[in-house]
Amino acid sequence: MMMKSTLGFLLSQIFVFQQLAVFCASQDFDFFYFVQQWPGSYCDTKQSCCYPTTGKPAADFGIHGLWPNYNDGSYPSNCDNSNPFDPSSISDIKRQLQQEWPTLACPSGDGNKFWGHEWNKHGTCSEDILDQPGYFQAALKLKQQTDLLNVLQNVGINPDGEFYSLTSITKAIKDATGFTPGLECNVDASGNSQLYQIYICVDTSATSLIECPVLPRGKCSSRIEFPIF
Ligand code: U2P
Repeated sequence: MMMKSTLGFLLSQIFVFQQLAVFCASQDFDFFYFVQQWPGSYCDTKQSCCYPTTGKPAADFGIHGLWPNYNDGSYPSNCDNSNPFDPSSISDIKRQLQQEWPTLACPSGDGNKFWGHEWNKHGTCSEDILDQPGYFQAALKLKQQTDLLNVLQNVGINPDGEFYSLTSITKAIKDATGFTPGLECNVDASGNSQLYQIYICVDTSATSLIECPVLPRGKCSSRIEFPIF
């Protein structure tokens, strides 16, 4: 009798420890924002920009980041300073990152500073799911999967300096991906509202697109410019 209850107790303790281990290994965030930026809108503001040391990037959306987020709109950051960005971990995809995730900040750089900032601030908060190369590869794959410039150009929304309605841009992306994107605008040197960043929501495995639990406050007018780059 005594043996039976001791065994029962031990089994229940093992169960509790198992649950605790699962809880500790799981991530403390609810979804990712996959954020892409239009280089024309980064560069034509009052602040301007600097092309990377590798030259002017393609006229395409560039990756800004893959950001773990909470359903209430807040987000964790700088989650593990014992796992800082290691450029050697991405050496075999560096050329691809230079094309798809170009830095536009001044002074000009080769990208490591931008990628390092994104990994240290955001990537460390999903490190149990994606290690460093996995984090950057996941973002590259999502960029390919969403193919935003193509999606917009297919419905006649081109980066030609013209104005387009916010609803037409949102609809084009929703029709193509199945989910409503978040749009963020900034202001060009003459004060026009323009398409700056597009937020796509992704599940915690960074593979499937999902409906956004919360959309960013995007500061867009109802008609926005899509500037030339
Ligand atoms: O919006 C300004 C900067 O805040 C960070 N941001 C914003 C919203 C959000 O959900 N998550 C988030 O990280 C971004 O900072 P960065 O990664 O560029 O340092 C964004 O540019």
